[in-house]
Amino acid sequence: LASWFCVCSAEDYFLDDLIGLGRRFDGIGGLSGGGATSRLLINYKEPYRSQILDYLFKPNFGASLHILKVEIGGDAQTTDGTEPSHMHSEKDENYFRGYEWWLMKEAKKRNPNITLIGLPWAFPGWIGNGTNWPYTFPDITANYVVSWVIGAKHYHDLDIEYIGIWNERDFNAKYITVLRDALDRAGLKDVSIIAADGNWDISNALLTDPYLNEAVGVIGVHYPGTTTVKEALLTGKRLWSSEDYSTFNNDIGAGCWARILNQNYINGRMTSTISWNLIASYYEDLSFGGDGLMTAEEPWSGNYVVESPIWITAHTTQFTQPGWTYLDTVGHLAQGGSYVALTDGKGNLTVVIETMSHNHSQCIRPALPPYSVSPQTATFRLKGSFAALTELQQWYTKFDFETKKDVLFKKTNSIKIQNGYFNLTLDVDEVYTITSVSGGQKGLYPDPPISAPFPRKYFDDFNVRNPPFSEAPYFADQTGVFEYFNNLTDPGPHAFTLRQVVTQRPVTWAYDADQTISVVGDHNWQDLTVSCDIYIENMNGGVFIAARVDQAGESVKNAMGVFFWVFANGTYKVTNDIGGKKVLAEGLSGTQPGIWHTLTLTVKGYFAFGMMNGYPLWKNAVVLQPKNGWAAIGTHTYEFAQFDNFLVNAET
Ligand code: 147
Ligand code: CA
Repeated sequence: LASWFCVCSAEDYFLDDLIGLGRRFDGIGGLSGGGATSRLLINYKEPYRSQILDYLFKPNFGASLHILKVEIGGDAQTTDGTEPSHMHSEKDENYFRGYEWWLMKEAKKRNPNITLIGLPWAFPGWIGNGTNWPYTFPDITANYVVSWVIGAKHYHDLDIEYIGIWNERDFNAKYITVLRDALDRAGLKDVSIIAADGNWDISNALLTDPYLNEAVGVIGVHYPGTTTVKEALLTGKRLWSSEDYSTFNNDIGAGCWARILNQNYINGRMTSTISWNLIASYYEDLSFGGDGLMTAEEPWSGNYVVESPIWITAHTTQFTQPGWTYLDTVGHLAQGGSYVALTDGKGNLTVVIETMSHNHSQCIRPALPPYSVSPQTATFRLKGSFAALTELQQWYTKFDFETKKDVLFKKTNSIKIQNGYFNLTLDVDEVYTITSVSGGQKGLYPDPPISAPFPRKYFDDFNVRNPPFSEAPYFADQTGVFEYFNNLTDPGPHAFTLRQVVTQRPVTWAYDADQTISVVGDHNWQDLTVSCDIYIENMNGGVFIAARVDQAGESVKNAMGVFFWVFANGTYKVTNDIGGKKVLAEGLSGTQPGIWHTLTLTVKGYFAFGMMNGYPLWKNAVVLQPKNGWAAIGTHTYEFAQFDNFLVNAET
């Protein structure tokens, strides 16, 4: 801001569309999934849920995102949980599972022009046919993905514009060409393929394989650190940072986001940047807690937090649109920081400037080479079509890491242009938008309810006849998929239950457990009683209820806690681990498949107790650790099993 005197360098920068233009701008996006990152969002009550969605998607309000990318659920763990597949088995097809359909519709309701992208992380087991590889039968995998695109249109009137290959795993040239062909034959010529959502290696393949080159629309790379490689530029393809950010959403996260939104284009010619993730709507103790543009992880209280990355996003999204063009005159500032300029080709100009310092803009990855930023004066000279501009609007952000008194996305005095230039006095850790676009708004709703822990007493009978979502509130599946189930053949007290439905190990992306598990509640819970009616379906099967489950997400395989198992063969076991190796107690239970039993687990201090059907079954199992964790339900293997009347009563 030009309010103080700066003994510093002054430099000239030109904003000119006559000397040639840069690349087409393709938009800023958020990524839901990879995985289950929006799990808790759907469970917010109104009006909070709509408010959150407005902060994300409503044009001229908040992040006003141009792109929503979602995971194509593959029934497997993909960072913060599993997302259900539209085809659990080869003959199964259902386009009403999970929350991604809902999220895409809510996004589109707010912004009909939003660009939709789908990408698989994992695939259901039948795709791999017993292997952990999705490319053995490329036709099958391609049809599976094409079905998802068709289902999006048919059941939800959603037009998917881009489809990816296999997140951060090997790409396969044969598969990509088969997928292109399958899309074309389904009349989906306009659906473009992004490849390969990993590093830049696909560039070389495109340069040497003309069929592959023909099939791929966009090179999508992850966490590029704002740079590209010469092979990628040689392909002439559009380059996107199709996953980036993944940094805790405090002011340093916002600084990271501001820097990469500008510099992914300046240094790497990338014309789209997509945030992992869209919104931190998963239990914070799961992997990468809080790595979203904002946080909404308490549907039970209604509390959510509009974090500063939302306003950093607004600096670009509210004053540009996909289809605008970068000027060739973009770059670094003499004393550190950067500026980009974009035009709609009709005389409008938007300039975004950031002066984020090194230590206040580090992203989770890759390492950021050292650089310095100091206060400076910048003179921007308007040339070409922009020479005629007489007034520009100004939006301003300043991070103050000492006082924590930030200015976020504030509209300040407009700039009157005289003699075809304007001066800016730039301090460190600031973001400016200087634009001919009027409008723009810092959207605001009344404060949401205050933060509160998960209720200590929680009960669900799963008695929902036509559930709007396949998942029961707050259950966060970490291996396997738990769905509302209606026992059509056996109505009675357990006509409506929750059922684990993944019966084969998926083509995994992470280290899924060998058991299935869904966690629920408060990770701080220590002493509590968990009770649940359980129904073993598999003749060789088993189920568990658990307390103090200490880890999930990417490390679910190593989860410790107190696991109370019963098996179809009439035995029970109490173990300290999900793997079932650290046995604390075991014996006979008389449990059988095809019969409902009620399990009750109480953990208090160093001891655990178990009951079955209301009678003590085992007692005084010694639990030295863990000290706290979620409650959970699950199965011994990938097998069908049902759960009903889930109850938690937590003391602490
Ligand atoms: C990405 C995944 O694609 C996301 O689903 C999510 O797990 C995200 C969390 O940061 O990370 O995967 C990466 C994992 C490791 C690296 C890069 C991306 N890495 O080490 O460079
Ligand atoms: Ca029930």
